[in-house]
Amino acid sequence: MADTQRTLIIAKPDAVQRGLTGTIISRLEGRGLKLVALKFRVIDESLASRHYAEHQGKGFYAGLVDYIGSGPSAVMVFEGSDAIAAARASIGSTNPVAAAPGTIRGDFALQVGRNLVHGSDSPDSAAREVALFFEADEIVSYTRDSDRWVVE
Ligand code: D4T
Repeated sequence: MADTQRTLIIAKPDAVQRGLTGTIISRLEGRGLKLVALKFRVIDESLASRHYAEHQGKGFYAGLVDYIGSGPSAVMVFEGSDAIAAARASIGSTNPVAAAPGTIRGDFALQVGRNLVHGSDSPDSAAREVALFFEADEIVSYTRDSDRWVVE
């Protein structure tokens, strides 16, 4: 039996500017994942430094923090069966050039520094990241009638 999980998804500033927020939501919803939280905000330096703490000290870190704070992002929590791995697979490889066609990055992105979307990479990261962006009462539990046609 697969695990029901929550994962943090960010439609990054390039996705918002290019009008791809809806496409990203649609790809994940179409897969059967359920949107349970959503906010639209600029990820300032303080929040970015906590979100990307593991990358501090790397050569690309300063550019990464500039990029994620360069405009508003749509920050979301999706829930579903094996949601973390399923979302990562739909997003595609970190470097869009290596991302398979049919993935979000493989269809819409060219460079790692403009890779459109973030998805948590493990249960521990997902728990940490969801708590960083959302209070517990901002995540909505609800039943979707279609779920029984997605999960047995
Ligand atoms: P995110 O975290 O944005 O979903 O990306 P990934 O999970 O796919 O990849 P990551 O954590 O390894 O990298 C985080 C973020 O850093 C940027 N990056 C990464 C970069 O600009 N240059 C690099 O060489 C690497 C490895 C892109 C994503």
